[in-house]
Amino acid sequence: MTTPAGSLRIAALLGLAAFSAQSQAVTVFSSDFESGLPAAISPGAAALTGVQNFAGLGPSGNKFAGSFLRSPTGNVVTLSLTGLPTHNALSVGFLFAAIDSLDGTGNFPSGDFFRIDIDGVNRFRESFANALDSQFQSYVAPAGGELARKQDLGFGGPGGFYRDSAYDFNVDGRFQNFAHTASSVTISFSIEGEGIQDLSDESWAVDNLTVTAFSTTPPVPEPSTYALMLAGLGALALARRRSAG
Ligand SMILES: [Ca+2]
Ligand SMILES: [Ca+2]
Repeated sequence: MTTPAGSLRIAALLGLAAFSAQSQAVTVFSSDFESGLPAAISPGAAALTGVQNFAGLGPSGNKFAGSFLRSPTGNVVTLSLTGLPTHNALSVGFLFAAIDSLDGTGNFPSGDFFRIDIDGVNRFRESFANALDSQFQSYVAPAGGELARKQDLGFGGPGGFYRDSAYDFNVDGRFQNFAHTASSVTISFSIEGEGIQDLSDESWAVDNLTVTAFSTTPPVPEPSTYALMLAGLGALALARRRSAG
């Protein structure tokens, strides 16, 4: 049985828990590529392109739509952000389109590795394969991450090697919680390797790109949390005085 004083103790403890576990997530970049190319992106040879039959793939509220940023292999897309809030980790989220006859791991025309570098340090590098069923793709999507696999979603084809795949990298922990504290960051995206080929043969694209900064030990608690904690402790002290008297 929970007494009134017991309930107040629980409320006070909840206030303390909210204070100690407080973390802040701030979206520091977001683009669905429907309003032109964001100034923070240096696209190299990449360009805004209609998503064709990728449209509608993705979870509710985060689907391929309109246009996305499509790049040939062997090209680097760079996102540069400055003035970041205090943080100790960054997460990157986006929908990834593996377009046409990417060839996975191996020797040319294989050797197609999608990679992400943060401030010049490689953080992700896996191969993608659409062309032949015998080719090896090193990337294995977690549950819910694979939106389409070796389907014709437009671009090259139909038929032949020109199949496409789609992924939701938001559900993959490998794109989350990169240790980072500096006030600026450079994130580069590319498919590189000995297998790079022309845009008409293979390419990739990104839609709904977000970068989130996390602070798991904020220097100042939220005013509302602080007030809740004080209210809980004050009520507890009052209850103790009443029960003691
Ligand atoms: Ca879009
Ligand atoms: Ca290739």
